[in-house]
Amino acid sequence: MKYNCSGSSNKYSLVNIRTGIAFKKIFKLVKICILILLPNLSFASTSFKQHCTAINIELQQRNAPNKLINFNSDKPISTSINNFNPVKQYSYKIVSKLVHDTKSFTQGLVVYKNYIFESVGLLGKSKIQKLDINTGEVTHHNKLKNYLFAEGLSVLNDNLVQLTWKTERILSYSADNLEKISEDKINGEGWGVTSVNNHLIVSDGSAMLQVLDKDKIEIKRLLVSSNGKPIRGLNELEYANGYIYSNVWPTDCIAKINPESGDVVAWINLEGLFPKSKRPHWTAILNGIAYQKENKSFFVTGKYWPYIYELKFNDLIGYSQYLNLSKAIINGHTE
Ligand SMILES: [Ca+2]
Repeated sequence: MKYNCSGSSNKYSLVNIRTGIAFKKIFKLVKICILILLPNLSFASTSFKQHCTAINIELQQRNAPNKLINFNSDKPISTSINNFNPVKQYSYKIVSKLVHDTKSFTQGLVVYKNYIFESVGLLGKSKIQKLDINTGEVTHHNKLKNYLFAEGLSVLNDNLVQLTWKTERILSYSADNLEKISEDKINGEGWGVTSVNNHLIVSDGSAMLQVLDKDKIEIKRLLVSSNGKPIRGLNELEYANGYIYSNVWPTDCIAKINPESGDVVAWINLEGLFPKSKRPHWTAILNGIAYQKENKSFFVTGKYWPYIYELKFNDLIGYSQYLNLSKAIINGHTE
C-alpha cells in the first residue's frame, strides 16, 4: 500500500502512529508475559502469588492427572468473566498442631462437643473416627462396609452424618460411641457436607451446592462463583460465622462463600501448610475443615497429612490485583 503524504508533518504523524501501534502491541505482550510469569516468580510479592483464583483453579483442575470425577450438576463454565471485583485474600496463623494418621485418606472433618470427628475414605478402608481435640489420638472408630467410599462429615440433630461417594447413601452415627443409627437415600454423588439450622449443605464436585432439609429432601440449590465464574470442584465444607467454607479440588485453596448469593467473598491459600514435596501422592491435598466456636479456631488437615493444624484466619493480606489484568486480556483490551 502506498501512502500519498505530501507534507513532512504528515509523514512524521504517520511514523508516530505506526510507532505508537508497535509500542502498544509490545506493551500488551509484556503484560501477558507478566500475567503468566509473575505468580510463579519466587520473589513476587504475596499479592501476586495468589493461586486461589477462579482462573488458576480451573487450570489446576484441567491439568490434574487421573481425574476421578464427573462434574454432573452445574452449567458449563463460561469463558467470559464479568463484573470483576478483586476478591479478598486472607492469611492464616498456626495456633497448634495435632498428630494425624498418615494412612488417613481424609474426606471430612468436624468438631463437636470438644472432639474432632474425621471421615476417612477409599473402598475397603472407609471409616469414621473420633479424636481427642488436644492430642489427635483416636478414641473411637467404626469401619464402613467394603463397598462404601466415605466422604464428607457433619452434625445434624446431635448425630454425626457421613456421606458416601457414588452409592447415594448418607449414614448417621451416635456422637458418643460412633454406633450406626440409620442409613438414608441421597441423590447424586456425595463429596462434602456441613449443616446449619437443621439443614444440610452438600457438595458433589460441581459448582452447585444442594441444601437439604432434616429429611434429606432438597429444598434449594446454590451456584458458587468467584467474580461471576463458577467454581467447580467444591469439596469438603464447613459452616462458620454465617459463611460456608469449602476447599476446592484438587487444590489447597479454601473459598469463603456467601450462603445467600453463592459469591466467593474471600480466598485462603493453604498451599504452604504442608509442603507438596513431602506428600506421598498428588491426591494428598487439603480435605478437612472443622470450626471450633469456643476458640474461634479452624482445624484443617489433608489426605495422608501428618498433622491436623489449628489455625486462625482473618488477617487481610490483599486483593488479587492481577485478576484485573486477566480480565482485560480475556476481554481483548489491555488499557
Ligand atoms: Ca467440615
